[in-house]
Amino acid sequence: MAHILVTGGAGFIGSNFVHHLVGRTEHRVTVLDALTYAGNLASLAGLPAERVTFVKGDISDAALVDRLVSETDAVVHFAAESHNDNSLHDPRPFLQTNIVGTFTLLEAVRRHDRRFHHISTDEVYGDLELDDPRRFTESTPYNPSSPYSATKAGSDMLVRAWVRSFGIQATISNCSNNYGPYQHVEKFIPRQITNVLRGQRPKLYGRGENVRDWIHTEDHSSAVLTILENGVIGETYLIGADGERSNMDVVGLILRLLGEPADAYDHVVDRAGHDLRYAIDSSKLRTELGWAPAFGDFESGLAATIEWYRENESWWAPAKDAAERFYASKGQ
Ligand code: NAD
Ligand code: TDX
Repeated sequence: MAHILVTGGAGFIGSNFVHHLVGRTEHRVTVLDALTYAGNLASLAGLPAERVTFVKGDISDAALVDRLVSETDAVVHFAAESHNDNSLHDPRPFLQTNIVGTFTLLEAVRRHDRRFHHISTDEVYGDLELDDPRRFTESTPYNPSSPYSATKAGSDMLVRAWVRSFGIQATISNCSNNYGPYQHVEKFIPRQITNVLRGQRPKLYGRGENVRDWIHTEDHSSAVLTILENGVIGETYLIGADGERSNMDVVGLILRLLGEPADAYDHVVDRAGHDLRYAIDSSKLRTELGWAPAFGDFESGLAATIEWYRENESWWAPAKDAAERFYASKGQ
């Protein structure tokens, strides 16, 4: 039994991970989260108070981070500014949280010699052509496109440097696009589901041909726990579940599952610098650590996610208008 500090634990993937940890282990959890627009305490509702403590605070607050790291055994670092479109509008918070925040955590981990797992993204590798037979592996060169992915790439490099220069006990994982409950309505899948639930049409950037490699957030959680328990210090692991789909296909599936006509969507202004395709080869994690995804069927995972949004309007409705105002101001 250990005490784990989870940064960003009130966000989408972090909150799902906290639920996973509480359900699958005996560990105690402290969540450190600044509750930015993307954080929501309701995502942690129902968790046992004797197992989970919530601390509202910023990962760039060195004194707070030092105390929390000293009081726990390991850190799993999810906190980030996570949305590409926001990073194109205002990159500054991305530099502050993703770079300075990660640096602040690394320094505390170094002082107190704690286990650290850094959560990152496949976007650090840039993008692939649609017909490229290759997928990203741990040795693909870094080539980030957006301010978001550049800051995530920078944070990965900081972790690697702190391992090599200071010998901290860290691992890194780079995961593909997640879907599932508690995802903010600014993101692609929840935006389209909640549009249809509100009688509005899904919005596809550009031609809709861009491909993302979808993984259920529960599979991301099980992979992170596997790496935390059995990962080799200093190593990077790619996490993916062979879920490549074009955005057009995903919108078509959402419309079908919600009983709407197949063509009931709009094409809108494309994202600047829009990455064409991501695809993950997760062989290292599967062969070396024995991990496998449990949510193999995207269509049933998506159907369950749609049901979650249908049943939890009170969770997403407060954020929906602001997200749509932002998109409308960009012609998206
Ligand atoms: P999210 O935006 O839903 O959640 C981020 C959380 O971090 C929020 O609760 C927010 O309040 C908190 N936060 C932001 N700045 C903070 C700060 N300075 N101090 C403390 N807390 C702060 O993001 P997400 O989609 O859950 O992503 C979590 C992590 O996973 C990120 O590191 C992201 O890069 C990575 N990731 C995401 C995906 C994906 O598909 N969403 C895929 C791969 C990797
Ligand atoms: O309304 C939309 N219409 C649309 O066509 C939105 C919001 C997005 N898109 C497209 C852009 C992308 O091709 O859908 C795809 C997915 O978009 P996002 O949900 O914004 O995700 P993406 O940019 O791929 O990044 C996500 O995966 C990697 C997460 O937001 C990142 O945090 C993670 O690192």
